Order: sequence, then structure tokens, then C-alpha cells
Amino acid sequence: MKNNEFLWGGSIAAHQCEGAWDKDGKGVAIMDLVTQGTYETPREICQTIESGKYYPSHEGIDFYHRYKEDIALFAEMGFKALRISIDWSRIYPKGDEQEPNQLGIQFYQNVVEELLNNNIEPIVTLYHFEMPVHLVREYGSWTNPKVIDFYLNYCKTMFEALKGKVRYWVTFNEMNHIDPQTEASDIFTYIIAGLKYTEMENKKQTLATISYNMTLASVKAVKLARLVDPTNQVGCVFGLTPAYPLNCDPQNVMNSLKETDREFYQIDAMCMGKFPEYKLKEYQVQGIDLKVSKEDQLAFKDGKLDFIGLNYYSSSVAHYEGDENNEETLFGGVQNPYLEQSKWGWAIDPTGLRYLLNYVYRRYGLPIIITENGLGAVDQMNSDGVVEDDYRIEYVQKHLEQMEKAIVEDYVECFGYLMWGPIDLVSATTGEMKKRYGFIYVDKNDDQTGTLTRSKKKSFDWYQEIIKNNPTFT
Ligand code: BGP
Repeated sequence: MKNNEFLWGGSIAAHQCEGAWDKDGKGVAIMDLVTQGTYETPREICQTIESGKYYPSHEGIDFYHRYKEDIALFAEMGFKALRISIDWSRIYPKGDEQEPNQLGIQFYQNVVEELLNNNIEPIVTLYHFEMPVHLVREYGSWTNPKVIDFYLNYCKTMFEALKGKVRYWVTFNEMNHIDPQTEASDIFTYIIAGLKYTEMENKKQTLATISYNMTLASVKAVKLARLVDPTNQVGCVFGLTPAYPLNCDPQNVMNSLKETDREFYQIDAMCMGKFPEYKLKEYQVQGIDLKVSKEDQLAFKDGKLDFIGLNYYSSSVAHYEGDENNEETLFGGVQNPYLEQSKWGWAIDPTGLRYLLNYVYRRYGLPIIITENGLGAVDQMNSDGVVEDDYRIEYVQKHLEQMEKAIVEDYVECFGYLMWGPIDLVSATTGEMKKRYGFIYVDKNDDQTGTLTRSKKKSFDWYQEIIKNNPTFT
């Protein structure tokens, strides 16, 4: 990447912050039908909007109306970049229309303009769990290749609408959680593809098809982006969790390698110019029917990524066969006795970030941007109305130290760090507000009280200093 300066900033997603879920012609997206949950209780997925239930995406933090105020705060912190997502259902309310919704396009043009006026580089994700519900009901979501065409049509609309303004595009967020090899939770498959795992008939076949079609959609979108504007830089974002071996028993080391690699076949397909043979063989053995056509082969060749986005929150420890006493963790595997966990059970492992950066860079040799990283925590205001979030500062500081080591000592080409949720927003997995990540506090509570007023936490000034003092790494 030819940036003179390191892309410091943050990442947000439409359905977690915008609100205005039915304003200005927006259609119903899959996340608009998901209620709030908690750590213990999964979010409920509804068929229709039922009164008496609370759907967090409906109000979000009202970024839709307050984006100028929020961008001003990001600019004050010194952000060089902000990753936003476009809600597909604002642009094509049902997903299969001929003509886009101009008011939806206008909103994102306004946001991008505001960012550019504040010298903040927009990094735009085209799919961060925001699919029009109609595409799920009428076409069966990503199981149907027609949805690839609708997606590409939507992408083209946005590439053209933001041409010359947006340089960095992201085709998908975290499609790697769709994995035919493992059991999934309803909420994970629903978030990504609008389908409940338990209701899938032939689970492995369905997941493999969804995953393949999304991967194909991504490489086709890369090519399209370059056709519209050859200066476009296109990446895809993956949420990766390195799996460590429990000990040096070679079998455990092997298990951990397999566990880590499980999430890489889509990246292989997007970076190596072909859908990996090893995956097709695996599918064959498992009775999964998947054919790569001649046309698809060309698409994989033509649509290699320019950069890789990494979302990193945690490492895990691969399953140890024969030891059933170890407690399962959210990321699978067993708990790591060397690491502390967040309140939501995510192991905190700064070194894992350096490990992952090395692993990914050595495998693909492509520039990397850290597109998400951060600590979900319960914040309390002190008597002066300030959140003294030293725990957050410590978390980010330690991860930044490891990132710096990866860049300076290991020569990994990492061109930016985007903290997840620099302003408090709705949690994707639980739908809670109390799981806060931000440097900016938003006065909103899980019982829906609060004025939505924004205020700076202690970490706000700290991140501002970090950005000021580290324009680049060499
Ligand atoms: C990632 C998602 C984000 C974000 C983050 C934190 O997987 O890309 O959308 O939400 O996880 O997760 P949560 O909000 O559940 O704490």
C-alpha cells in the first residue's frame, strides 16, 4: 500500500450503529429481525417485527442522524481512517430491484464526503451482516447463485456512486465463520447468511454452498471494482482466532494446525487464484457436491485480493482428544490457563495478534490491515461523569506493542490499525449496549433509556496521543 502514514482509526458497522431501520426507503434487513440477548441468552430471531420486543438495530446509536457529530469526534482523536459498512437494504430494499434507492445512496455519499472533509480515509465494507430479508425468503440467501448477481449489481451501484471518493473496499466481513466442518449456532449462521443452522436440511452441503457462493461473489466483486476504477484497492475481512496446541504432544500440535487452518480455505481461494484442491477433495469424501465451473475458475484467477483485513479478538486452544474435563470456550477448544478472559469469556492474548500477523503475512505476502480489535467491557461513569477505562487502554496498548513488533521486528506489512467500535455501539453477538468497546461513551442502556449523548472516555485522549506520536512505523 502506498500510504505515507499509518492508517490509524476505527471500525463500525451499519446495523450496529445507524438505527433509522425503516427510514428513507430502507428495506428490512436480516438483523432488523433479531432481538436483544445477553451473554447467557441468545438473541431471538423473529419472522416479523413483533410489538413488545426490542430490536437493537432499529435505533442503534442513531449514527444515521448524528454522523457529523461522531465524525467530528473521530477527527478530534486524529483518525486517519474509518471503516464503515453499507447496509445493502438501504440501497436495494428488497435486493432484487432494477433501480436503487437514491436516498440510501445519498446517505452514504454524505457520510463519505464528511469523512473526506475531515481528512479521514473511508474504508467501505459492502457486506457486514446486512442482507435484505427478501433475498433470504424468496431466493434462499447465498445457497442460490442468483444472489451473487444481485450482490454484484449492488456493488457496482456503490462502486460507481462513490467513485473517486473511496479507495479501499472490503467485499465481506467475516464470512469465515461459515464452516461446513463444524456445528454452528443459529445466531452465527443467521448473522452471516440469514439462515438458522438448526433449520438447514442438509447442513454440510448447505454451509459449503453458502461459503462457496460468498467466496465466488467476493472474487467477482474484486474484478468489478477494478473495472469501475483501476485505482480501487479491494480486500476482504476475516475474523481469525489462532488455535494453540494444549502441549507439545505432536498429535495436539497437529490438531491445532488443523484447527487454525480450517478458517483459511476461503482466503486461499481469494489470494491464490483458484479454489483450493484440498477443500474439494475433503468435500468429496464427505459427500458434499461442489463443482467449480470453467467460468468460476477464471473468476478466481481474475479476482485476487489487494489486501487482507484481520479482525482479531482472541486466540484459542485446540481440542485435546481424551481430556473431557476441559471447559469449552466461545471460540471452541479449551481454556488457556496462561490468559485472562474478558467478561464475555474471550481470552485476552496480545501476542496472538503478532502470531496471526506473521502467519497470514507469510502465507500470502499481501499487505494487511487490522480491521477490528478491542475489548468489550462494562463501563461505569465516575462522579464527574467520566469513564476511567484504564482496562481498555491497557488492552489496546498491549495489542499495539505486539503489532509494532510484527511490523518492526518481523517485517510484516501492516498498513493500519482500526479499533473496533471506537464509539459504543450494539454488540453483534448479544445485541447488548452494555458490552462497550468505545473511546466515546454513548448514553444508552439495555432497558432503552438514555439520551444518546456522546462523551469522551479517558481512553479518548490516550488514543489521540498514540496517533499523534506514531505517524508511521519503520
Ligand atoms: C466481530 C464483528 C463485529 C463486532 C465484533 C465484536 O466479529 O465483525 O461486528 O460486533 O465482532 O463482537 P460483539 O459485538 O459481539 O462483542
